[in-house]
Amino acid sequence: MSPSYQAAPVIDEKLEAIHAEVVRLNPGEPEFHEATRDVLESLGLVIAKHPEFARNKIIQRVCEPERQIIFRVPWQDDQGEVHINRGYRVEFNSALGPYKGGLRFHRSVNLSIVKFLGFEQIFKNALTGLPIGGGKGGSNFDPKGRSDTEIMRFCQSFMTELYRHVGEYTDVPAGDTGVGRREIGYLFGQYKRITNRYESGVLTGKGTDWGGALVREEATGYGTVFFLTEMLQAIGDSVDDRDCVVSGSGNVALHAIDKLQQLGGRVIACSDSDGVVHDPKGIDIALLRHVKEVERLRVSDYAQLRPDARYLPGGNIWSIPCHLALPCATQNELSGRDAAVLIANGCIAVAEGANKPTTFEGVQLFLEGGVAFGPGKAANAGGVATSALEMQQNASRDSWSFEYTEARLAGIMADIHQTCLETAEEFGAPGNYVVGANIAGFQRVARAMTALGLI
Ligand code: NDP
Ligand code: 2IT
Repeated sequence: MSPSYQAAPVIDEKLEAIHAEVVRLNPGEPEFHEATRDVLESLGLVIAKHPEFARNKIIQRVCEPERQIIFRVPWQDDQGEVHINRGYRVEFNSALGPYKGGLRFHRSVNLSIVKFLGFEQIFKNALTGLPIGGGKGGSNFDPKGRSDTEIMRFCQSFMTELYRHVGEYTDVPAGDTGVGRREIGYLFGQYKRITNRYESGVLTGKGTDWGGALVREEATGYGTVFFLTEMLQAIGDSVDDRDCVVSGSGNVALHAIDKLQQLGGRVIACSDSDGVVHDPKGIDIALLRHVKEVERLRVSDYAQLRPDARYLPGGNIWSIPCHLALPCATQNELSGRDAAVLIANGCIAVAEGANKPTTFEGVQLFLEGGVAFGPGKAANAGGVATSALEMQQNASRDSWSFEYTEARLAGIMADIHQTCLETAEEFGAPGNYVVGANIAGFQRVARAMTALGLI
């Protein structure tokens, strides 16, 4: 069966004006402008069908964060030198539940990036069907090369301000780039110390022996592959025996690789920000995890331990021919040119494990080229969905088995896929998961915002 994907409709005139106002009100924030434009482009028909959304100015309201917190984070390194970083928490929308979304520690973090991620998070969280609003935070702190004690002191200083703004019914952060279980531990420890409360539900992604849920660590990567398998099933295909390329080698990438291999896929390449490893015999996931998670080293170190692998410093991972491509590193890492190369090399499906890794031009080429394209806000929603399952376990002081939790995750991803597919069909863009995800996520938030009155 040949798929009939359709490109996104051109942006509606009224929405164009709303977007122009968003750009005017938020100068110098290109990532936020792009993220809002991407969603608004899909909403023309929704507004036509629901005049009450326009009357209540839902789109203008959804583009304005409920609250934005920016703070100073002073800390001392191991030599006693003082450093100052900037901390952010953007509490974007709480119509469906407490603000929920990760914290990113990376030198590139700024308000535009936090707002783009927070905006995406609103619709992603809505798509899960679980009671979570949208938020995001982080810092321009660069964790690279920092010792354990430096990371701890930074996290403690960060939480010394953040604790005033979070809480299990208010705002529940988790990990993202540069923030994993170790950082969540230091953040939780400081929250507990300041508040004198063992409030497990204030953070997710905790260690499993102190309130964390099984499968949360694996959930984003696993969920992305579950979404991919659903897209493939819809076109009569599967992961089995397919060549796969996964960018990045962090939390999302490692678990995506693991699940692809469990399902019979051949993962032949991964990367970090320094280079690409091409391993035609298939990535040795146990070795890669050891190098990355235990030794905290680079993919170049992995390549040295694998005689058949080739390390390409500064290489472009998308030039390696594959059937299935999973961008799992960072935003704008897959350009229009990369998309053209992937299509020419026979790529049939792309699932975004990262948040907005494919540029606007790349997305258009995939849609026009008949490639099954799963946008991040749908494909990588398994991470935050499992965070919501962690909150559920914390609230009931219970913990579920790995098998049960993974089955819940798989069910949620299948439901998100179905919702996107049906919504795209209903709004005249069959097979277009971008339109399906944007409209389905937006409608759920818009209905709740309408019901809650002008707040
Ligand atoms: P990690 O910090 O664990 O890993 C990030 C990985 O991406 C590292 O391998 C990093 O390499 C690599 N990377 C970063 N920038 C680049 C670049 N410019 N080129 C190539 N590689 C790069 O983060 P996560 O795996 O948690 O997050 C990855 C993406 O997934 C992000 O977009 C995040 O927002 C998204 N995401 C994460 C979720 C989660 O649960 N953690 C949930 C949903 C989405 P290096 O070490 O060189 O920096
Ligand atoms: O982008 C994301 O969805 C995340 N970083 C996970 C957020 C969460 O609250 O688990």
